[in-house]
Amino acid sequence: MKTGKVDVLLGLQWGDEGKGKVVDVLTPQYDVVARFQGGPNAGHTLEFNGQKYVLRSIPSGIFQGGKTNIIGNGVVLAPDLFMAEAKELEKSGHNLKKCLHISKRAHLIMPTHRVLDAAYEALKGDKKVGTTGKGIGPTYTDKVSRSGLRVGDIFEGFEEKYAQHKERHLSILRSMNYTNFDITEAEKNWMEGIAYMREFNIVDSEFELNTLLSQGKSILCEGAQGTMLDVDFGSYPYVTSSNTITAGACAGLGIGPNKIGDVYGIMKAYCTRVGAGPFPTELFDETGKKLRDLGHEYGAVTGRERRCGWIDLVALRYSIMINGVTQLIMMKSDVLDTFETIKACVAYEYNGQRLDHFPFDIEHGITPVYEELKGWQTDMTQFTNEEQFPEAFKEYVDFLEKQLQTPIRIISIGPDRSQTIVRN
Ligand code: 2SA
Ligand code: MG
Repeated sequence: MKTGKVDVLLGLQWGDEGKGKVVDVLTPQYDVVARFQGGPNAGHTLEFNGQKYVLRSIPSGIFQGGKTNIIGNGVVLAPDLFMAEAKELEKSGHNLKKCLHISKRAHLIMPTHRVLDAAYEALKGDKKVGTTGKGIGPTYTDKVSRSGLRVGDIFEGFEEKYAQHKERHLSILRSMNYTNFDITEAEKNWMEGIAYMREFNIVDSEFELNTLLSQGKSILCEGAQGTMLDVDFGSYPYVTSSNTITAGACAGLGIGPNKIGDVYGIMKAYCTRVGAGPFPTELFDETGKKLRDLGHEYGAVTGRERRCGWIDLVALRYSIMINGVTQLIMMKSDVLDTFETIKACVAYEYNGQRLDHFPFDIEHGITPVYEELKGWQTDMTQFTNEEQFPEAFKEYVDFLEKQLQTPIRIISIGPDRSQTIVRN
């Protein structure tokens, strides 16, 4: 029997590497696009036909007719936000009920999970994570502590199950003395969202995916956030609550690891982070501001300013190793088009010692060791093939490939789908 292939596409930094655009460029090659972790904390921005779309829980394959899109068991879903997002897309003519399937095993984000998210952040004071406030942490906590509510639960006896979970959350909030909130409106929307979700194809996505594979179909797994936000390998505790890495695709979809083919690792030509937590190459000066302005570095979900800095090759080497990256995709190289020189962090210095490997703790006493490269100072945004690249840019790409021991296959030179160079 012919067996299809599963490729994974994920972020190697702290999220916002430009996954939305790449998925959209890659989807024509696949039959299925699946999300395996995260939830409405993600914000995948796609831009085409002069229109900008932000996807949160819905896979990016939705814009390509004829694809099956799957929200896998590893995802956490907020019915109210899902409904708002889906209705927006339906307005622009996409028939979601036909091409979007939702796993019964995906967990539901309740309104009280969002309140808990805020309450835990408040409790942490200046140690707060800077979450997106979407209830991600509390929902995954309930999942792991075996108290979650799943999409497959929304049919029989749902109201009662919901009430029990809500009561448990309220008692936690009371014990924290966190009582100043009102979820009446949110709850109403949320219940409408549940009714709306019932009209969708709620499936055993692990069976569906494996059946499609055995029929020779190809699947693209779309990661959210980034490897440095992975709950195991990221900059803990300043991370999200899911496994954002390749292994997360196996667990979050029910696909065996031997089915995984290519792993596309996405990185920016520099680095950004939203929320709190360590960021060794962060720039607090004019250069950082210039990166933010030229790169329009503001969060797609919360509008927050992103922190900006130089590319961190120590962290990237770690991400590539953990994910088994086979091909690199470099985004936003155009943001560096005007820079005279460009820096890349090749090692860290800790206690006077040079570290080439990513350490347990990057929060204390880490100084980046930089190599400085010549900028290309050329507007590359209209280029159509790699032969047009200026010498200094080619040197930058060569340098990165050598440092990272992985080929850079795709280079993005602007936000539009057409501004994408696939290298030979
Ligand atoms: P959470 O809400 O519990 O997942 O937050 C935990 C940490 O994970 C970070 N995080 C993100 N970082 C970058 N981009 C994210 N998605 C949105 C986007 C963010 C936005 O794509 O633009 O709009 O602000 C994302 N989601 C979670 C978060 O900042 C915390 O550090
Ligand atoms: Mg984003």
